[in-house]
Amino acid sequence: MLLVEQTDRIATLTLNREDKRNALCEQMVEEFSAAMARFVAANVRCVVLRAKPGSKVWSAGHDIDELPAAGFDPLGWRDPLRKLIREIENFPGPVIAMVEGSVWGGACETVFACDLVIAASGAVFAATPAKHSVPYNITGLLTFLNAANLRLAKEMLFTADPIPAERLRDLGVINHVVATSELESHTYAMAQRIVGNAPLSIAVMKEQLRILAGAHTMSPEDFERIQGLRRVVYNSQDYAEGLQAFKEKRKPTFRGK
Ligand code: YXS
Repeated sequence: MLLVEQTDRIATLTLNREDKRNALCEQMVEEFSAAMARFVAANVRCVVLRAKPGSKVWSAGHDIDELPAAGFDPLGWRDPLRKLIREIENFPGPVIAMVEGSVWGGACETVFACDLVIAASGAVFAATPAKHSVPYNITGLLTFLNAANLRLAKEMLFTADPIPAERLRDLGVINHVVATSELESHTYAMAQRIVGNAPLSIAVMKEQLRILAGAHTMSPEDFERIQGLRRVVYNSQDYAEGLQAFKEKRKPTFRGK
């Protein structure tokens, strides 16, 4: 489900599950983890995460068919998407998201969790929990909040609108937007500059920034209250309806219960 390439100190992971629009499933994430472990052992200094050239859909997000039925937390610690995000954050070198096409849901968070984002003109990004009545988890929301500002994060999460890469670049969420024909050259030129710098310094700055970006205090009471609120959502008829509507390829009807 992933194509793995490594040339010297730069590695490339290509999402390779086109039949399901590169939906992020457990097997794909297991392959991702194994590849990242090999890259660490091989002293890879920069990873590029991409879809195949010409992809209309970079990734359709979390594999909805793997979301648990109502009554279970759909984004708990061991969920594949949560593992994927941590793999990206913990890799001791920059992970560059090279994006073309549309990016949905958990894939939008995945791209935002990458250290750098270079998108082709015309790419769009949609955060979709509200389309499926999913109670996103708090570290996932922090990824959005760290990538965007609160106003934009709320617009993306509440509307689920696909946002053009150009607008996200202008708001500092995306590093560069380039013509599709220049996407690879621009991305790998930046990767080459990065791997020509000091890897230890970069790795430790990445880890410091991860710690600083996640340095939020929260009382145990607030944590318990959040988990309780999320449980109301994933126990709701709306959550079950969201899953069923996707399976039946129809628009869901949410009743707020
Ligand atoms: O019917 P077959 O077997 O051919 O499969 C279809 C789709 O069911 C499948 N597929 C997916 N399967 C699992 N999980 C997905 N997220 C997913 N998306 C698509 O791929 C086959 C082709 O899909 P189709 O015919 O719709 O392709 P298309 O080219 O017409 O449209 C591409 C999309 C991406 C616009 C469309 O597939 C779509 O809207 N997909 C759902 C996007 C989405 O809402 N993703 C959020 C997933 S949930 C998630 O990430 C988080 C939990 S949250 O929601 O909280 O953000």
